[in-house]
Amino acid sequence: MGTALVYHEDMTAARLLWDDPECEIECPERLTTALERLQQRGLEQRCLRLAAREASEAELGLVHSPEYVALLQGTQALGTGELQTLSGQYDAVYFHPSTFHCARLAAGAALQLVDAVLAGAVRNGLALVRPPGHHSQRAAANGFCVFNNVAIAAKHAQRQHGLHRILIVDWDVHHGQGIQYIFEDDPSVLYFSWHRYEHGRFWPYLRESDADAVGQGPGLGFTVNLPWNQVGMGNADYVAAFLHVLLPVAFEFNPELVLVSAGFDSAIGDPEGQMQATPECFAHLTQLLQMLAGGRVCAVLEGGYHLESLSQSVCMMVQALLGDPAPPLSGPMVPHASALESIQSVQVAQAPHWMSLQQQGQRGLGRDGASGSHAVAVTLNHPLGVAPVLSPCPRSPEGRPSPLLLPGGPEFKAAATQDVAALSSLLDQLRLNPTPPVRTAVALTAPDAALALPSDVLCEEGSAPQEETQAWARPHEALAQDRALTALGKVLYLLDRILDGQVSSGIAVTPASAAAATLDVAIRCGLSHGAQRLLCLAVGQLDRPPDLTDDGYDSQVMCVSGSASRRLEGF
Ligand code: X5A
Ligand code: ZN
Repeated sequence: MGTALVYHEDMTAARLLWDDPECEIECPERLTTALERLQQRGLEQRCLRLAAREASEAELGLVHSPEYVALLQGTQALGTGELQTLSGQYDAVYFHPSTFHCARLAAGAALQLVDAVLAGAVRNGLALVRPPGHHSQRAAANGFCVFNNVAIAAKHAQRQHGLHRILIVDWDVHHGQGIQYIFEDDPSVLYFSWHRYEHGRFWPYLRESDADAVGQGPGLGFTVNLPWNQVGMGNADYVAAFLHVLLPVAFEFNPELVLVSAGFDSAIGDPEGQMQATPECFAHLTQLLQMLAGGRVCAVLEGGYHLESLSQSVCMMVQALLGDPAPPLSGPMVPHASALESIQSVQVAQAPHWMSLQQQGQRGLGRDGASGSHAVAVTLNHPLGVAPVLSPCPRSPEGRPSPLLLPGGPEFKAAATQDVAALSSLLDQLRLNPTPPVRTAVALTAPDAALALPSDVLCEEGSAPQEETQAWARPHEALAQDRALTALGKVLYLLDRILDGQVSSGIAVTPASAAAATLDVAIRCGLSHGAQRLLCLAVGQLDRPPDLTDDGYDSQVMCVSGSASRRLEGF
C-alpha cells in the first residue's frame, strides 16, 4: 500500500497584496518549491497523486460557524482595500480574492487524504496545502490560517468513518491553539503540540499554551502541550520529546488514526522558529509515528517559511512515508537542559492522566550523550519501568482493559494463581508497583574515563556465565569476536537483572558490527524469559536491525528502525 500526495495548483493563487512584514512569509513559493523538490528527487512520482477538491459548506461546518463561512465566502468579491480592512480584524491574517477557494481546497485536501487512507487505498499520505489551518477557530481566522484543515479532517473521520480515537501531532513551531480549543473537552481526540513559548513571550502569547493546559472536563489529559522555553532546540530535543512524552501517551491512547499538523517552521533555518532540527529529523519523527494506528498517518502542511529547509523537510517526511530508511541524524544527540525541563514539566502535568508517565518525572533524564563511533549503545528497559509487570497492552484512561501479569519476578509467581484482574486493579489503586532498587545500570566492557555517569547509575560489573553466552552467540558470526562476546555476556546479565525486577533500565555498549546480532539475542532471550510483547526501537545509526523474518516470534516483536522492512499489524 502506498502514499498519497494531495495537491492543487490553485492553492498558489492567494498572496499578500499589501505591505505586511508579519504576513509576507506565507507565500505561494512555499508550495511550488516544495513540490518541485519532490519531483526532482523522484518522490512525487512514487506517490499516488490526488487532485485536491473543495470542502463543502457542511464539511466546513463541522468546525466553523455558518456566519464565519459566509463571511469568508463574501471576501471573493471584495477589493484590496476592503480585504485589508477585514484582515486587520484578525491577528496575523491576510485575505486575497482567492483565499476562500484556496482555503476550501486546503480543507478538502485533508479530507481526501483521510478518505483515501481510511478506505485503504493508501497506507498514509501528505496534503500539501495553503493556507495552513491549526490557528483558525470556530469563527476566527488567525496566524495565516482560515479554515482548520486538520480539525475538520478529524471531525470528518469521526462522523463519516466512525473513528473513536484520533491522535493529532502538531510539530509546527507555533501552538495550534485553534485545534486545542476545538477539542479541549473531547477525549476522543488527543492533541499533542510542541511550540516555541519562551515562558509566554512568543506568539500567540497564550497562557493556555503552557504544559499545565491539559484539557477540560471529559477531555482532561487529552491536550498535551510541550512548550519550548528557549530557541535552538534540535534533533536530540525533538527525539527526546517523542520518546519521553508523545510516544508513551500515544501508545497508551492507542489511536486508530494519526493526523499530523506538519509545520516545518520547527526546522533549522526558519525565521519564525529559530530552531536547529535538521530535515532528517522529520524522517525519524515520521517513522516513529508509523508505529501507531497501523501506520495510518495523514500529514497536512501547516507552517514552514524557509523555502530550502521547508522543501528538504517535506522530502524527508515523504521519503519516510514511502518506507525509505531515514538518514542518520547529525549533531550531538544531547538534549538541552531547558528541553529536559520542559519535558519534565509535561510529565508532571500529565502523570495524573497517563499511566505510562507515572513512573517518570521524579528525577531528571540523564544528560550523558556518550557513544563512541566504534560502539553502539543498546538500551534495555524493564517493561513499564515497574515490577511486578503490568501488561503494556493498549488502554485509554477512561476505559482500562483488565491488565495481565507477565511472568517474571517472584511476586508474580506467588500471585499467579489469584484473580489476575482483581489483583492488578488492587496494585493500581494501592500503587504497590515497587520501583526496582536500581533505576539505571550501565554495562561497559572497558571502563570509559570520559563517561561521567550520574551518581545513582550502577556500573554493572557482572556477566552471564560463559557457556550461556556462547550458546546464545553460536548462530551469529558477528558475535564470534572476543570483544563482541564479552559485551554480549554483559548484555545478557543486564537483561536478567531487568527481567527479575532488580534493575529498571540499562544501557550496554557493544561493537557496532555486533549490534544487530546482540539485539537479536536480546530479543530471543527476552522472549525465552516469558515476555509476551516486545518493542524494539532503533534510533540513529543502527542501519540493520536484526532480521526478524526467519522464525515464529514475529507476532510478539515489533521492530521499528531506520530500515525496518515491515510493520506488524495486530501487534
Ligand atoms: C501556520 C503558522 C504562524 C503565524 C505567525 C504570526 N502560522 N506571527 O505557522
Ligand atoms: Zn507555525
